[in-house]
Amino acid sequence: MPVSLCGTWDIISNVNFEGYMIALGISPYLRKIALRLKLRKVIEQRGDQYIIKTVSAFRNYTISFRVGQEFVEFTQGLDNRHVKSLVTWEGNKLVCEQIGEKKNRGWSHWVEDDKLHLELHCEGEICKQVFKKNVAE
Ligand code: ECB
Repeated sequence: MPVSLCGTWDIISNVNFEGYMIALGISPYLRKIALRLKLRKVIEQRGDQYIIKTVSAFRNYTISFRVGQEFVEFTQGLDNRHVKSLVTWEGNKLVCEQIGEKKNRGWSHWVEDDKLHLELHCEGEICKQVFKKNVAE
């Protein structure tokens, strides 16, 4: 049984977020705003349903899904595309494939040394984010 991803997590490092946003076609103006954000992940599990909230002072973004069950995702407030998403466990990694206009798009989450890791990929770009648990919440 993998370590639980649930909880409130605050970003401590963010590598190549810019490259990932360029791959998604985000405007220079929005990229500049996004790069300054202190992103927070709030991850909840209710039964076999996961809810992942990405929270910031500028915008929030929430998805909910069941592992192994494909769903339509609208990336509202991000790149505003529709993708077909499927989340599965690959070992201790929660892996999402996002099928749509952009090739090789998806992400994976895992916990290592009490940190939440996230790798976001699109086309040839990989963004690596690490979050530490917020114990106050
Ligand atoms: C929601 C806060 C970010 C708002 C940034 C606004 C404009 C920039 C537009 C697009 C940037 C691309 C991605 C933003 C980065 C994080 C948002 C969620 C990334 C994601 O797919 O997270 C997964 C895995 O945790 C769950 O949705």
